[in-house]
Amino acid sequence: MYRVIGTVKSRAFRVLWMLEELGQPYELVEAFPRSEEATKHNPLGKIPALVDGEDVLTDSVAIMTYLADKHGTLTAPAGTPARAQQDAMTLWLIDEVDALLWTHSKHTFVLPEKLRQPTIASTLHKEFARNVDTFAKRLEQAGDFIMGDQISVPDLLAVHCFGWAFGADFPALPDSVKAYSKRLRARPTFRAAAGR
Ligand SMILES: N[C@@H](CCC(=O)N[C@@H](CS)C(=O)NCC(=O)O)C(=O)O
Repeated sequence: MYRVIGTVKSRAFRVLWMLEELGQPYELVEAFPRSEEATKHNPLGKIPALVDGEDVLTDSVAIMTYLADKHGTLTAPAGTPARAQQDAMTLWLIDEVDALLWTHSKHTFVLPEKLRQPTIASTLHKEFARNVDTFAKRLEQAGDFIMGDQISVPDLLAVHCFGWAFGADFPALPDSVKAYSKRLRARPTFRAAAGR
């Protein structure tokens, strides 16, 4: 059985949601960032990690992609143009949405106080609003999900980031993105992961 190292209220949620989508059994080993348990699985002390038999995998997006490939769902097949387009969307979300949220977290509670620049928040909020508008335009062309009519890795990443943004008081999402997010969060798989 898979073992997920992390907490529900962290990027580990992405992995829990993916495993629920795949219908795979798993155990959640609660570990906070930089804890002894986290460091046992990743010398950087970061969460999440996934234990799959003898292998320990790190990074939420690497893990989601691994699971999607391994179980042959929630992804376009590797080595196809559709997959390159999907990966481009995943990496865009990392560059333009996750990175803003992570920078905000760093300057709010992660970095030692003397290194924090609280005034950075207003710039991050403006960037977020601009990037979410770009996402809304993509979604308008794509359909029900960001890559078309099938749910895939970047949908899980986007919806997790939007929930994170809400919790961190980032600007409200445009209505179409709010509705998309709400629809995905209503999936029984999302609720099951959140209830862990
Ligand atoms: N890109 C990595 C980032 C992992 C990460 O930074 N996780 C946070 C918790 S959500 C953490 O463990 N932070 C502790 C640290 O950076 O020292 C991923 O997506 O898994």
